[in-house]
Amino acid sequence: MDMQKWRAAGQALAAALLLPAVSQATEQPQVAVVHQLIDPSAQVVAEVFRFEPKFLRVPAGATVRFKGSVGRHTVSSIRAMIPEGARSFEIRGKPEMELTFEHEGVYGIRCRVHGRHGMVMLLVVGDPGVNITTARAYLPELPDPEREVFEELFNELERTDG
Ligand SMILES: [Cu+2]
Repeated sequence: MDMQKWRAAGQALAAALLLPAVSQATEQPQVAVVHQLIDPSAQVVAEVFRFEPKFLRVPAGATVRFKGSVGRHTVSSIRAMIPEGARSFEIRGKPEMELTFEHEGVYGIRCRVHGRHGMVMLLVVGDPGVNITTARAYLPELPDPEREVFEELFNELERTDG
């Protein structure tokens, strides 16, 4: 193989190696959609009333479109589980509502009514390291179903961060 072919092959290989990193970055959407469901076909109660997805990572500055805050569903931030400086929020009675997240960190979110069935979600904006320790330290204060789902979600975060 002459020098030029070697170079071309090298570039193709480099491009192939770069690909996974690039697609990983694009997995974090600038605009994400979260649904609120009541799914009677689910096998366990924490799946009947749920956010979909219940674990979401977005970059700082991203917009999250919450759909289905109707009936008795709400999207309510948990004060002790959002970054310092971020505003608390609660969405209710809105088929669709967009929130933009500028502050990096983790956001613990519950449905005020179905939280008792484990309807919670973990939103990660940029770097979770900002407040992950503080947010996790609050878990013992939560009712069992919320705490159990959050523990799974924090474990998932650790796995995907590893
Ligand atoms: Cu609900």
